[in-house]
Amino acid sequence: MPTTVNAQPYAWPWNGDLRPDNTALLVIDMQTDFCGVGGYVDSMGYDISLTRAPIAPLRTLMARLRALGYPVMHTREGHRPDLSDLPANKRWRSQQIGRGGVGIGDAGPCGRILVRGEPGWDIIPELAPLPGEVVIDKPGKGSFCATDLELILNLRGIRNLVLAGITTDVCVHTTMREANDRGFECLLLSDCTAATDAGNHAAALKMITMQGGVFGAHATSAQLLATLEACA
Ligand code: C5J
Repeated sequence: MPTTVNAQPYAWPWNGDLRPDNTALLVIDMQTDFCGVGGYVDSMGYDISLTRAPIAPLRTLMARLRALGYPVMHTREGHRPDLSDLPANKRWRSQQIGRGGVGIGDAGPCGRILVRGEPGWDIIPELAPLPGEVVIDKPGKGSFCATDLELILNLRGIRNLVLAGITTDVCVHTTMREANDRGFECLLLSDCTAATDAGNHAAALKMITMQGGVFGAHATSAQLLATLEACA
């Protein structure tokens, strides 16, 4: 019997083949730099109550998916301490908005911004990966660029990707587009994602619904869990 989530704009996944051994949750960039006090987003003057909103629903979702046997994977955006993987234009642009010209690679209240190993770069304790869970370190916005994520998903037989984390319009959307182009069937969770601008979050959701689901579909975590609990 097909198993689908009541998603927009179509019942997800398209083929009704939804199982713990072919479906993974990817939690994108829930790092202090994107949602913590003194982190990168905070230092740019954005409202971190927006990017913190997914924390509570994500905690519930991750606990339930783990109990049901679905793999939970994580990503972290960040750069090598010598900044050899930080494009000069990315660094320059980040300095244009940071308070006092401080940008990626520079020292801030949570250590050097988006530099691997620094306190601000780490995943927030509330959503820390469990031992053995896949953690992907990525230098860009997309999770497939310059990482081994695609190899890991293919080796595990994952075909369906549930996307959560921050920010909806940047790293989550870029990852969804990359995954879609690689043939993965994507579901973005609207309450487990957030942007630094509420309008951008809404626009990112709307984009997904175009052309019959141009990158996949979106649903709430409650809609996803309702389906998974019913077929457990
Ligand atoms: C950004 C991200 N917004 N994780 N990164 O620079 O969305």
